[in-house]
Amino acid sequence: MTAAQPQETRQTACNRDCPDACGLIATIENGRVVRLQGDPDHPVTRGFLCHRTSRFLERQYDPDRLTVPLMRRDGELRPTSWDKALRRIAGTMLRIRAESGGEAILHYRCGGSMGIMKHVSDYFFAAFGPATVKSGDVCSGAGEAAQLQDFGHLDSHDLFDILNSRTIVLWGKNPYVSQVHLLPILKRAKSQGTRIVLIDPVRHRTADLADLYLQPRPGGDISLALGVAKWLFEHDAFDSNAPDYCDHFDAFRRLADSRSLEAWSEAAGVSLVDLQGLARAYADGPSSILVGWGMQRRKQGAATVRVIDGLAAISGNLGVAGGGVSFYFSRRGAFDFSFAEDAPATRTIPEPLLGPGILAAQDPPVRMVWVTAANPVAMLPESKTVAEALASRELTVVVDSFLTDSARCADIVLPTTTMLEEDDLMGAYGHHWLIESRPVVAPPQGVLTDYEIVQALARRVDLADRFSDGVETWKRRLLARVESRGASLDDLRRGSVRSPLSQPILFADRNFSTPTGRVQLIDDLTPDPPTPARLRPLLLTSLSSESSQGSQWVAGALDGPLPATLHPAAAADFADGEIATLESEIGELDVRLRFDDRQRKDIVLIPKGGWLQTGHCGNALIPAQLTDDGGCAVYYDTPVRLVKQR
Ligand SMILES: Nc1nc2c(c(=O)[nH]1)N[C@H]1C(S)=C(S)[C@@H](COP(=O)(O)OP(=O)(O)OC[C@H]3O[C@@H](n4cnc5c(=O)[nH]c(N)nc54)[C@H](O)[C@@H]3O)O[C@H]1N2
Ligand SMILES: Nc1nc2c(c(=O)[nH]1)N[C@H]1C(S)=C(S)[C@@H](COP(=O)(O)OP(=O)(O)OC[C@H]3O[C@@H](n4cnc5c(=O)[nH]c(N)nc54)[C@H](O)[C@@H]3O)O[C@H]1N2
Ligand code: SF4
Ligand SMILES: [Mo]
Repeated sequence: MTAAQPQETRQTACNRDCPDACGLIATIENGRVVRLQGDPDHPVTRGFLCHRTSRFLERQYDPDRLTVPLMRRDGELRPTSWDKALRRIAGTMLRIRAESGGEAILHYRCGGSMGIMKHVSDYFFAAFGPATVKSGDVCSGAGEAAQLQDFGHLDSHDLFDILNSRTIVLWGKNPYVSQVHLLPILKRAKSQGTRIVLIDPVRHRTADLADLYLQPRPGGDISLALGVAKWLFEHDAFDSNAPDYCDHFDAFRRLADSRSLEAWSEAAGVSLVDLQGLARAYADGPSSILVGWGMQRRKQGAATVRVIDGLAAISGNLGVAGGGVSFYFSRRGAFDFSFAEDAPATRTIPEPLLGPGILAAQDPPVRMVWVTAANPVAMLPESKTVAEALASRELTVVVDSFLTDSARCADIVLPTTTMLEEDDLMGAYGHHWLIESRPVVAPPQGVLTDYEIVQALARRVDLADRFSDGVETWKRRLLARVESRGASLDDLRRGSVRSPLSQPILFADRNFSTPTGRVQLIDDLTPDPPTPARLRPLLLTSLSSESSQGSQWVAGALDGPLPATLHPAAAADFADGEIATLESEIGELDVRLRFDDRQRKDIVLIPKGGWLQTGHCGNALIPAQLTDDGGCAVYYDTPVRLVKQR
């Protein structure tokens, strides 16, 4: 027996798809991580972790973790060597490129890791092909397109600027689940007397933190925001200078005036008193709006964010401390990606349509798919089509640490590192601090990072030169734009650094990066909220849950049928706790009902991220559709009904 070594702590970062990008402190004993804590010195992490990552060590040391490559033989995925797997992949890639061109290969990556080095791995496929890649973004595409159109720039006020607000509007946001490190700041604001407003069709714990809570109909936000705009105009509570820095000011005003306050409140599904309460609170500024990610995953997702942007613009809340309409923090903005400019993508498939898109692609068809840092079968709409698309290619490769729904459709599965073994850089989409991640333990033998995998492949397809640099060299290259401004790699090694390229208050000079230099107010639209049909009266609402990161679940959290929460009146023929079937136009799902009389009667709530192979996958019920702009997925507009178990 070897003698026990003393404990040691090492610092790294959480790279999960989460706005917080936390600093982590790992305690190591005998080469194993025995404890994971939040970095107390990180200004946002402040020493605590979310539930899912505080349970990450179970995932790290899960006996089901993949440690050898798998290759399909006689219909079964069986262990193989790296050499055999890579030889087959390289041979297929070269043959397909010669026969059909690089676009016959699809490279698909989603949010498994927020590491910036993943862009270097993407570059391998761009340099080899360029390969086909996704367009749009199922997570935030609609809101991003909206803000780019309105302001020409995508970033947010400093996270702590809400401490300067008199009113903070959480517009469709549940920080108790999706952004826990926002909570201490909200609580501090509240203790200083700041008013907190929550607007969310789903009643959740954040409502308890709010001074005012509105529960509009799903997708009712356009009407709500236009009603508030109308109230502001009527009460002279708008910025009389706004026409100087906003295009289409009169058209926006006409849009707001096109209905009465009563009609807007009715269309929004809130009482007139609530609409007026929101307007009064918002008018008592400076007021910040934190736009959640959920509401833009609807057919009119981009228009919704554009109307809310308009509200911030006409009320004079742009460019002032404590104001703003913050959606996405520019997590990549500090990094230098000029290395990839010589290989722009040519063919794209919209991410929400990935399954049908792969099947339909012609000239050339998609013959090979590479999936990394993603579980598209579980996470993209129309799961069964995605599975069929992956399973029917000449070669599908999935890089993951577990045998996910998507890995099960692959011909080759390559085992990869977890975040505790990664060497990378990160920005955050919920604040402006940059952070370095360092491997705190070595991976199991035979497990490679995404970058090491593409390096090994590059050597076999004559691209070794471009991918011979080590990670440290890449990190310095990626930080080239900020290294002389206090954010060099050496600076990051002393602790997390705020991006020097992000302004604490956006548009302080009221100059916008649009073609005219002015805000582009939305000037025309007809609200068209999702309407559950008589046959299928409930809207399937599949949201983030505390116990999972996307499709990565805390062990044991999802035993038994998927929980489905709804108002008892929406399930009159059913009992609390009963197992029933949810049915959409395209699929079915068995669920255990949970009654909650605080919910609206037109929605049914399920956690997102359930797997198809365990019968928990809500995305098997959701058709592949695009939002009005930005190529986001329409996740929450699917009408479903409850059916008795036979
Ligand atoms: N625990 C946990 N945290 C996560 C994740 C996870 O899987 N688990 N996922 C991460 C990911 S991928 C992302 S993108 C981020 C953000 O992840 P999201 O889960 O999208 O976070 P929110 O911004 O809270 O947006 C969800 C909220 O939007 C509300 N909403 C839905 N439709 C509407 C509507 O029509 N109007 C209004 N007003 N509100 C609506 C929902 O009811 C819900 O409360 O969080 C990350 N955080
Ligand atoms: N119904 C419904 N569906 C949704 C949503 C919803 O609200 N409702 N939300 C959507 C949103 S916001 C998002 S962002 C997407 C997320 O969709 P995905 O990004 O596909 O999310 P995950 O399921 O977390 O899958 C990530 C996978 O990456 C693996 N992984 C982790 N780190 C690494 C790494 O370093 N390298 C590699 N190769 N793999 C790694 C994990 O093991 C995991 O299997 O899902 C979307 N799907
Ligand atoms: S998942 Fe988010 S909140 Fe949890 S540790 Fe990672 S960055 Fe922090
Ligand atoms: Mo996301």
